[in-house]
Amino acid sequence: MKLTGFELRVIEMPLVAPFRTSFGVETTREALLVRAVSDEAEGWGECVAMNEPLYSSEYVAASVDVITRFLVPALAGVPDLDASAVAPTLERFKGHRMSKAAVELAVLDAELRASGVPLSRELGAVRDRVDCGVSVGIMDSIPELLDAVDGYLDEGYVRIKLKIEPGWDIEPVRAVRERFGDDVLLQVDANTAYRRGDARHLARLDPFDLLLIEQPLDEEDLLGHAQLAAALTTPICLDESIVSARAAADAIALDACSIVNIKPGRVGGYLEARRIHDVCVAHDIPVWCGGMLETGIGRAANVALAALPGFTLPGDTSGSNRYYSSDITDPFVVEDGTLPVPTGPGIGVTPDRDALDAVTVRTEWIAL
Ligand code: OSB
Ligand code: MG
Repeated sequence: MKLTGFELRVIEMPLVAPFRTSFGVETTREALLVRAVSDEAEGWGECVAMNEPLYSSEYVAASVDVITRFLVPALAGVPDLDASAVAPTLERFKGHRMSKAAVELAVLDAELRASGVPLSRELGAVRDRVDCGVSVGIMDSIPELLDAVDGYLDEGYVRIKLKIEPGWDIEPVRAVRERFGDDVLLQVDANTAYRRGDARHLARLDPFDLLLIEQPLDEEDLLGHAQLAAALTTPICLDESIVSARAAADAIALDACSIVNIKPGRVGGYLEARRIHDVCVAHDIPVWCGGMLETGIGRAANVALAALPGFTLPGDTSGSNRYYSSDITDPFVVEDGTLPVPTGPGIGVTPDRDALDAVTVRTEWIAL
């Protein structure tokens, strides 16, 4: 496959409702799409960096810069580039995993479309539908939260994740348990909002029989997570800390987590995400697929990944309508609490040109 260039598109998509986490409030998803163009096919990737460096150090404008200035020029020097060569070629550039992941997915999608192979099959998927959970933001009041959870349970979601922070943790969990019962699969996500000294406070979540608590402490605090894991009965799941297969292996060896959230963007791509899956399966560590408010492009690829055998917990793979009133691809619609794994070549979905143009705020073409 001979690549001729990459198109970068910055898009802005309004959210159906503000989404609040311990690190900030989103009302519009600014995102970057990457289109790889070759002599045989074109492919799409979505960069999950947000518009500010609050979840991790990456942000959209930095992604545009690093891809334009360093990543694409490095790939230009590789004859007959294929997706497996992208990460090794870009390895000497530190960090910027979300940007690398988007470029790798665009190349992989182009390659798979050219050969007619679905991404799910390429990755080793074993399911044709995946179980869907939903991530519920921090609200202004408990009644508002209960209304939101009620709506999602009505839509069929099989697992609820509550975003928490100091001051919004024990009471919302208690209220959801009291209203919806002990059978609801329930978990919480702190996005690093707590400190080591909060162990006794977080132990107050233990009686609520949560599936897991996600990333309570700082991204770099593996030791703190190991100490917390020993102090709680609620299982610790890591998100922000797991930036590579090595980080996953280390966290497991240190008993810093017993469950892993896999987000391909956070770890540098779907190929590294599969390696993390494999490491976790080898250690009997359940994994689930995280989300980053993806459009249909990133969502399609996440659903393919979530169909691998080790993904035994429902993911943050919700329907398109969870975030967007209209998506740039055919929408993903949750039925019986599941989403279908795309069956077409590559990621299996293509953006609608008009819908895409309507949300595009900036386009760059980088010729190879
Ligand atoms: O920590 O999982 C997270 C959204 C943006 C950034 C980080 C996270 C999230 C979510 C929502 O929890 C995931 C989704 O529904 O796409
Ligand atoms: Mg998380």
